Parts: sequence; C-alpha cells; structure tokens
Amino acid sequence: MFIIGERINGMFKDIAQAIRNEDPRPVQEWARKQDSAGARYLDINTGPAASDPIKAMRWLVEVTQEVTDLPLCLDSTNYDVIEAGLEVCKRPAMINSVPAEWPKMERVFAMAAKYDAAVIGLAMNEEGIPKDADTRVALAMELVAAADSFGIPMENLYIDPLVLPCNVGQDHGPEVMQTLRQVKLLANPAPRTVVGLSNISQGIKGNRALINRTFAAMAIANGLDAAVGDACDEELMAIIATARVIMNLDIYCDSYVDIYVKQK
Ligand code: THG
Repeated sequence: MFIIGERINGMFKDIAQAIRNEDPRPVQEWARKQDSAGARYLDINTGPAASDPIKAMRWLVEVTQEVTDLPLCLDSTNYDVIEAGLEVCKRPAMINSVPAEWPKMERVFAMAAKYDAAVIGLAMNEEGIPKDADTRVALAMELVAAADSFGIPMENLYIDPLVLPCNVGQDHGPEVMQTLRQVKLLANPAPRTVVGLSNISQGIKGNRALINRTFAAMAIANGLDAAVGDACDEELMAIIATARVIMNLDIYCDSYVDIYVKQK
C-alpha cells in the first residue's frame, strides 16, 4: 500500500494563495516534504477557487517537477485541466478520476492510453454514490470493462469505492470494506484499489488523525493498494509499514520500523 500525498491541493489556504500569487515556494516545500516522508505519488489539485484552472494545473505540475522526481496524480473533474497537466508531466502520471459514465470514460481512457497514464475509476455514476457494496462493485465492473476495451492494463486501473465522512455516511463504512474485497474478484489480474483517506474524518471535530489511521489499517486488511492521504503523518506511515508486514507484503526484520524511519 502506498500514499499519494494529498497536500498540493487548492482546498488548503496556503496552496490557494500560492496559486493566486504564482509563488512556487509553498508548493515546492510540500512537494519536498511529502517526497522525503515516503509518498509514492503527489496529488495535484488546483482547488475550487482557481480563476484559470488550466493555467494553474500546468503551473503546479511544472513547479512540483522542479523539486521532485515523484510521479503526479492529476486531480480534477475537468478533463481539459487534466490533459493540460498530462502535456507537461515528465513521467507517466495518474488521472484522478473518472466515474462509471459514458462519454467521460471514453475521454479519460483514451487520454490514459495516449499518455501512458494510470486511472482512478470512481464507483459512482449519474445517480450518485451507491450505498451498498453490490452496486459499487457493479459500477467497478463497468470501469474494468471500459478500461480493458481501451487496452489499459489492470495494474493501471485503481478503483475508488468512495469514502464519505463517518459522521454523515456511517452506514457506508462496512460497504466500502466489502467493495475493496470484491473488486479483487472482478478480473485476473485484478484492478487495484484506492481511497481518499482524509475523507473519512472530514468535518469531524476531535482526533481526525486517529480516525484516518484506524481506517487505513482496516482498509489494508481488506486489500487496499493506495490512498490519497497525509504522507507527513509519521504515525500513519508507521502503521502502514506495520500493516504491510502483518499482511505479508513486506518481510519482517527485527528493527523494521527503525529501518523504515531511517530510510525516510
Ligand atoms: N478520492 C480520490 N481523490 C480524492 C479524494 C477521494 N482527492 C481529493 C480528496 N478526496 C483527498 N484529499 C483530501 C485533502 C484534504 C482533505 C481531505 C481529502 C481535508 N482537508 C481539510 C478539511 O477539509 O477539513 C482542509 C483543512 C485546511 O483547510 O487546512 O480534510 O476520495 N480519488
């Protein structure tokens, strides 16, 4: 399981301000910090306030690539914004994201094939986010079939069951876990899975980090492959390293946590 660093997102005030002032420093500082904390990709999202999101996406990609070699996860619901980012990406990127809807899947999977990008497919459609796991899995199957028809290999498709804050969508929790398990049965090789980790605690007063960390450990036990999350939460990164040992994904050695922390 790996982390896609969530911090370069115009939803955060410092990044929104950096975009407005074309000041690369906050963006590059977060890029470096998330890289050295162990992020495997960096999510890049202009946020809702950018006046020219195409220009903002291109700028964010360029200034981020000046300080890190990590691949980028381009996060937007506007596919012209995603494509502007793909044009300037130096390494194969991840497209975040596409719902199980035509013609959006057509646009995104064609773009993924052209730019050799991975794709996050959302378990939702025109009718919204389903409550139950079975409907989420049915939508995941539509994404699998569509990706396959464009020649996208399954290891480049990440299914997102879609996580809601646990105070508004508490009944979704077990359905998300079941979706993570069942998605692995849809194809051989199976598609990968991803969630937005911080979503689970959004808008909650109190110990958000505890909720995010607990959710991460549980989702890994259910087969989670990746999460958009806080790479700079050292406790979260240690929990992930430990969960990977328990799930037999990494070899145990007596000082693995020490080694993990030193390698960062
Ligand atoms: N799935 C996929 N991509 C995603 C998400 C997802 N990208 C965006 C989001 N969800 C994941 N990223 C974040 C980033 C920040 C927060 C939550 C998810 C967050 N932000 C604080 C808040 O809203 O309280 C902002 C605090 C501040 O302004 O300082 O929690 O689900 N594929």
